[in-house]
Amino acid sequence: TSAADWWRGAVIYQVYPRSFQDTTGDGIGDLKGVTQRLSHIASLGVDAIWLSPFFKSPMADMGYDVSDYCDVDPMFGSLADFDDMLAEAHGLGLKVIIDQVISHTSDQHPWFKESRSSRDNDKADWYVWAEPKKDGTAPNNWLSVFGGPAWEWDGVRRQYYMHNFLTSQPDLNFHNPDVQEALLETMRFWLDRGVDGFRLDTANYYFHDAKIRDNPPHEPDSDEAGLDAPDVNPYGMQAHRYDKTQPENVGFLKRVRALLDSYEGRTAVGEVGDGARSLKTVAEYTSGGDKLHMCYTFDLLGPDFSASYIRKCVEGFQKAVTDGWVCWAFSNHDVERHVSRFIDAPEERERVARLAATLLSTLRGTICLYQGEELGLPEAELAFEDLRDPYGIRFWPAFKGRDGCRTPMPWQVDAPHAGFSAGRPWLPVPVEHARLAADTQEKVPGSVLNHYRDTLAFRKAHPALLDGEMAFVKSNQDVLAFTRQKGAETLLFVFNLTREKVEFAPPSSMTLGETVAVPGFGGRVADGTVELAPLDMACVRL
Ligand code: TEU
Repeated sequence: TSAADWWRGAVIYQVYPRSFQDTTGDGIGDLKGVTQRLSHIASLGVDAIWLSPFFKSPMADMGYDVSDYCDVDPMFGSLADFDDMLAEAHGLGLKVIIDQVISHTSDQHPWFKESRSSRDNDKADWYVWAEPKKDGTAPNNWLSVFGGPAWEWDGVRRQYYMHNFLTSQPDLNFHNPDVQEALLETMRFWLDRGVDGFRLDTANYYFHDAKIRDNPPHEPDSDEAGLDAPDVNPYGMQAHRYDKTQPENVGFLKRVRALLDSYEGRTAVGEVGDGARSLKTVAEYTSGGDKLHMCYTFDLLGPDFSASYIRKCVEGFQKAVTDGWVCWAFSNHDVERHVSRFIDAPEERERVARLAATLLSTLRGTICLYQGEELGLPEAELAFEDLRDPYGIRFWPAFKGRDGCRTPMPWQVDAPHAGFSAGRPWLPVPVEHARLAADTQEKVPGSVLNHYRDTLAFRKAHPALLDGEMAFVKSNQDVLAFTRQKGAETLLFVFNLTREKVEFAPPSSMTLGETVAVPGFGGRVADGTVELAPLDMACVRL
């Protein structure tokens, strides 16, 4: 891979700035805090950071509702703080990717204020406006990801506007070329400032069906709604045929790519949650070298950590996305932290945290880590009174929302609020998180924190893991076995995700060579068979 291709197989660390490090005592993390903690991130051996939104915003969706794309919210600091952070990151050899939330804006964005002021202003057509039905009800049956209809009545225009998420997140109208141009302009602003790329929020939601046709009901054989819809939410009862993933989107993604290609070494990773269609959508969006560099999929963000599920999902992508690139993650700011999601028994958390780290590092693709996963943090259990996520507040207690993965980073075991803030944090730091603080793990060889360092070093040391071929090997249900190959090096990986000892006998065509030491795991080969303890793995040279 060339320097411009740095993103291929890279490890990206996601920072949720609100919860990373507070330097002002207001209980909310800020950009100066990110700068202060960059050395921690660099010490893990990652290649890049992805910063969740820090732009001006009323924070109705914690910054995923932007009211000014080209400024920093005062809560997080200033543009000068951003520039300092960027320079410092680059000095440490870290690339910086920022979140672009362009499918919708905040209702406080000047564009929307103008658009809603009348039916004939300059921006009248910048959002998705539609007439009510004759009986006054919404134009069609589309639903919001966060519950309720996707349409909100506006008394001034006497029309409905569309929103895929909160009513305060009106959807931009991408069918209007001026909208596309304005958004590309804001991207140019950050590229000129020196960012290395973008994470494109909801990259398959940009366009809607211009005829605003009704969505058909969900078909049982396509779990299309996927993670977008916990069972509590009627959103999952529709097939989202007309409100997202429209054919016109490809044209816009090409414009984004052309813009990025006019700079050097920049990248784009599109967030694509598209359920059963994800394979097709990711293949389409990342093929040909003229659209997105990579897509981030939701497929490993579910509850299933079995060998058969992971194989089905990863193999599915390897087969479908031949001329493209996938980005994998086990955790992010939208889902329950994976050590809690995958298991019930607290005593297994450390082991599963290590195994998941090693598994993720051996996959073909780019990988994203979410802040705190390197400490093995479990999901925080919060009281209703603590909740800040509107999605959780709406569906509590059937769905507890996304605050449990957004609590502050624990840095120091003995400091107030684990060293995150001198003031009262916006979400509490759980006692058990403080016990897992970075400073305590620092000193312990083999701690989850040190395991991440060792594992990422292992990944870096084997080019086959970065962009080598990946092929699954026949095995029984309980075992995940695959090879990674580049040049003369072929490595066999065997994972046991069960609580029983297992033995894996390779196919007769395969001759096992020496066992390669993998940090933290001790699977061994005896008489041509790989023997694995519960929750163990091995790597063998072929
Ligand atoms: O998430 C997109 C998305 O599809 C979410 O609905 C996701 O499925 C859900 O949060 C899972 O519980 C992105 C951001 O990552 C999220 O934080 C934002 O709220 C959302 O877009 C709207 O901008």
